[in-house]
Amino acid sequence: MSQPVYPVPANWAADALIDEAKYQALYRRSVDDPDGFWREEAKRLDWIKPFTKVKETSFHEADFGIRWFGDGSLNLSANCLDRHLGTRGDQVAILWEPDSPDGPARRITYRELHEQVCRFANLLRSRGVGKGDRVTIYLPMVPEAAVAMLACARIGAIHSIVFAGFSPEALAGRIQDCDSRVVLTADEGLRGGKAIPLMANVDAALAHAPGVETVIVLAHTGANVVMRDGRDVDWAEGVEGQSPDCAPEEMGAEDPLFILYTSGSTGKPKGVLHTTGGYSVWASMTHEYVFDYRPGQIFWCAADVGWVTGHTYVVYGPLLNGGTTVMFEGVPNYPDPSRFWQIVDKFQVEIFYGAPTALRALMREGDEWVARTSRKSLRLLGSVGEPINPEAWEWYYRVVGEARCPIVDTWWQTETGGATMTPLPGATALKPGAASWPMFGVRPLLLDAEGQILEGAAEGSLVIADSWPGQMRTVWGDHERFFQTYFTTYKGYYFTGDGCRRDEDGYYWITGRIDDVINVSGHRMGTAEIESALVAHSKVAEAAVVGMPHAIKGQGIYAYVTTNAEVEPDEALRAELVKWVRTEIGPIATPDVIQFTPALPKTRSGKIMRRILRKIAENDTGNLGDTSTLADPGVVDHLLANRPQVE
Ligand code: 6R9
Repeated sequence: MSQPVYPVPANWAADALIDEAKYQALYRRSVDDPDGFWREEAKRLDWIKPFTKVKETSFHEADFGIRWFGDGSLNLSANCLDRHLGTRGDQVAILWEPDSPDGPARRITYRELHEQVCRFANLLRSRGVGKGDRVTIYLPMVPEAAVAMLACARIGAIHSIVFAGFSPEALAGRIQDCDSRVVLTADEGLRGGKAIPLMANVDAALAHAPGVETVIVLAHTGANVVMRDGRDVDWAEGVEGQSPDCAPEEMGAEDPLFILYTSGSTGKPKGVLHTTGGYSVWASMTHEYVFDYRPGQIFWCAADVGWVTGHTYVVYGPLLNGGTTVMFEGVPNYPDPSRFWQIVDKFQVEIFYGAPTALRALMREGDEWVARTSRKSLRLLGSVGEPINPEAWEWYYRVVGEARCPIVDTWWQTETGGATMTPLPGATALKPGAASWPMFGVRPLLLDAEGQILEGAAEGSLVIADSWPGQMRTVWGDHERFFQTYFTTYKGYYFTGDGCRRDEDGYYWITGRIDDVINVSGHRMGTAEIESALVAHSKVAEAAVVGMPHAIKGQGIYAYVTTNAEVEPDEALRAELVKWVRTEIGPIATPDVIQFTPALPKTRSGKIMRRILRKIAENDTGNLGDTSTLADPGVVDHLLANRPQVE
C-alpha cells in the first residue's frame, strides 16, 4: 500500500526559516564540521565568558566523556529573562489557563516574571540554597512551577521536578536519590475538577526522606494544610520583602542544570542529568527550527512540566526565544472534549504541540467537539511522546488543522534534551507517522542484532553515532550506570532503546521500544518498576509485566501475578493490587489487566519467557514461536485457557 505524502505547502516553503535545500546544507555542515556549526548556533545565547572549546566528546570506553562549550560560562535564567527586558519587557511571557474555564486566566509579562523569579531566588538563597544544591519541585501546572525552575537556574541550584501525579513513595525515592534538602509544593493541585493533595503527599513522603529541611508551600486552592514550624514556609509570605533583584550565578557550561527521573528497563528510575550550556543551545535551536518560531508568537505545548517535554518546550525553549508560552493546568476533556480547542481560540494559539494519547481520546469523542471551535489562529501542529498512528495523524491533520497546518512529529527522549528526529515544517514533505529526518548534529544509525550497520531501507535498533549538545551527561550519582545503560549494548554508540525503520526515501519511522520499557499515554514505565511494586505486596509471590495494545493509551499494562501458596486469588485481590500499584507508584502505573497464574512460563534456566507473555497480552496467540525451551509447557496452556476478556 502506498503511503500518502503531503508536500510542503508553498507558503511554508517560501516563508519558513528553513526550506529543504537549507536543511540539507545545514545538516551536512552540522555533521562535517560540528565545531563550526555549533560555534555559530551558540551565538543565540549570551555568554558571560565566551567558550573557546566546542565539542569534546567520545562514546568509547577508553576516553569516554561528553563536554560541550566546556570552558564557557553563562546563566540560563538571565538568557530566558534579563536579556529580553529591554526589547520585550511588557510582552506576555506566560499565558496561564486554569483547570476550570470559570477561573481567571493569568498573563505574566517578562518584566513580571523576572521580578517573581528574582524574589523567589532570593527566598531560596535565604534558606541556604546555593550552587549545586538539589531542589525537588512537586507542583501542579501553575506559573510558579516555571518561576521555581528559573529561580533555581538563576542561583545555580539543580532542580528535580517530580510529576505531581506521582505517589508519596515515588516522591520520597526521588528526593532521597538526589539528597534534596528543599521541596517546593502546593496545598493542592487541580486536574479535571479533582483536587490532588500535594502537601499531604509531601508530608507522607518526608516520613521516608528525613533530610528535607525546608518545604515551600504555594497556596493554590486555598485548602487547609498543616504547616510545620521551622520546616514549612508559605510561598507568598516567603517572597514578601525579598528584593526584586538577584544577581545571576555564573555557571560553567558543564555545570548541572537539572535532574529528571525517568524509567529504564531495569531497577529504579534514573536521574537523567542535563547541564547548562549544551542543553540551552539545544532547547533554543530546536524550538526555533522545529516550530519555525518567531519571537512573540503564541506557542502552546500541552505537556506537564513534570516531563521533559514540559522542561524544554513549555519553559526553556520558548522563553530563551522571547516567546509567549501557554501553560494549561487541566486536562483535554474537562469540562468537555472541546477544551483544548477553546483555549486555542481564547489565546489565539498559533502553534499547538500535544501527545497522540490525548488526540486519540479526543478523536473518539467525535469531530463535533472540534468543529464548534474556530482554530483559525493555528498554523502548525506538533506531536510527541509516542508513535502517532496514521489514523490519529490524519484526524489531527484534517479535523483539527483543517489540512492547513503541517504536523511536526518529534521523536526524542528525556536523555536527548529536545527534538532529535522530526520533520521541519518548511522543509519536509510529511508522511503520517514518520519521525522523518535527524535534527542538526544527530547521526542516527540502524543496527542489526549483531551490531552491523544496516544501509538503505532497513529496520533495526536505533543508535546515534555521535554526541549532540542536548545529550544527557550522566545518571545522577551513578556515572557507571550511565555508561553501561547507553554505551555498551552497541560499543561506541548511544543506544536509544527504540526500534526504527528507514524507508526508501531515507525517512525514519520509530517502531517503539525494544527494551522492557512500555509507553503508557506517552509516559515511560519500566516493567521492572511495576513488577517490584507488585512483588512488594504481601500476598504476591511473583509478577511479570508486559505492554498490551490499548486504543487510547497506546500501550496498556498487563500484569501476570502468582500469589503466595496460601492465598486464593479473587476479584477482591485484583482490586487490592490495582490500588496497591497506584499507591506505590502513582495512577499512571495502574494495571489494565491482572491475570493470576499458578506459575510464570520459564526456561529451564529460570528466565521468564517474556516473549510468550507479550504474545498472550497482545492476544496474538496463533503462533507463540519456539516454546521448546519451556520448563513446563502446561503453564502456557493454563495462561491461554484463563486469559481474561479484554476489550
Ligand atoms: C520526549 C519524550 C521517550 C520515548 C522514546 C520513544 C517514545 C517519544 C516519539 C516517540 C515515536 C515520537 N517517543 N516521541 N516514539 N514517535 N514522536 O517523550 O521523552 O518520556 O523520555 O520518552 O518515547 O519510545 O524512546 P520520554
